[in-house]
Amino acid sequence: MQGQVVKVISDQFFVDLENEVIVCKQRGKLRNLKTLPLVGDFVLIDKEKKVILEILPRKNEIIRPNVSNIDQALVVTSLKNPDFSTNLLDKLLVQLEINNIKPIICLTKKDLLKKSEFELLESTIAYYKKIGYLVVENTEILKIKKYLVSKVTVLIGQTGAGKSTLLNNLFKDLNLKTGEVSLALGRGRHTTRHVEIIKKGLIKVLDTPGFSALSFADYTPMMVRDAFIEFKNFPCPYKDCMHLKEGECKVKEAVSKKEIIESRYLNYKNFQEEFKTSKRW
Ligand SMILES: Nc1nc2c(ncn2[C@@H]2O[C@H](COP(=O)(O)OP(=O)(O)OP(=O)(O)O)[C@@H](O)[C@H]2O)c(=O)[nH]1
Ligand SMILES: [Mg+2]
Ligand SMILES: [Zn+2]
Repeated sequence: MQGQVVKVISDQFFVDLENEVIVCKQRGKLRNLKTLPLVGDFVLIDKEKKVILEILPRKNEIIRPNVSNIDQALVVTSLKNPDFSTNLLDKLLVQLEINNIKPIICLTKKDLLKKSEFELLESTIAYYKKIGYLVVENTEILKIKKYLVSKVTVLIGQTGAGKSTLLNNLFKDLNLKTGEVSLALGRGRHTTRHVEIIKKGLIKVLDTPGFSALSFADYTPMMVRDAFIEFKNFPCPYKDCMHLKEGECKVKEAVSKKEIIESRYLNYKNFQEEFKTSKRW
């Protein structure tokens, strides 16, 4: 019998069979293979024995949060408390681009910024729109709902960014737990503690715990380069140009002409540096 894993709590896998949810364990053989079923996985189960027999092939998989079979991601990006970080945003976008998951950037906590503070961020936000990303604010509930219909959408973003709050505003009867942003932000104080698929009519959303660090073990420097989607608008004479030390680099030229925003290029260089010191971010 086929179902979808909608929640995992330690070794209990909640498998949705459309009209009921069965709590399953993993079969011994699967455990030996070290392939842990993920939230989002389609699986074959033995309903009587309540065990997962097989994980069906994944369309895609992301690592933080560790989920599979995702159509798109709402990248919940706080403008203040926690403060806006292009570094974190670009890392998340890279992860999504590499895995072919469409990002939608959702800004939160604009209300905490003074007008002058917001104006400082405006050109950066406009840049993400210019290069092709959808950008919405968490107050635009109807617009966000439209984007979610008939898709599986994962909410990702820092702890305290407002993921669960947004879901509660989208679906008034959800009552997900939300939390004050603590001073020890990023030290493991997460309000949402596990990933869960929430189904509402044609909408499937995944609430996820925030994180303080991202690790991407399996990517290559080339994959990260190609995930900066606007770079391909500036083809370099050397096909394999990494846009770092090479001469006649059109990407670097575009940065100096401000056609590519400096923060994106600096983040790109940082990510490539991080590859040298370790394979993990
Ligand atoms: N002022 C303001 N506060 C917000 C907004 N969105 C969320 N918050 C507050 O921010 C805090 C954190 O929100 P959560 O929704 O719990 O954040 P989360 O992203 O789910 O955090 P984790 O579950 O830990 O990953 C709560 O106190 C919310 O009330 C917003 O747009 N404006
Ligand atoms: Mg939460
Ligand atoms: Zn180049």
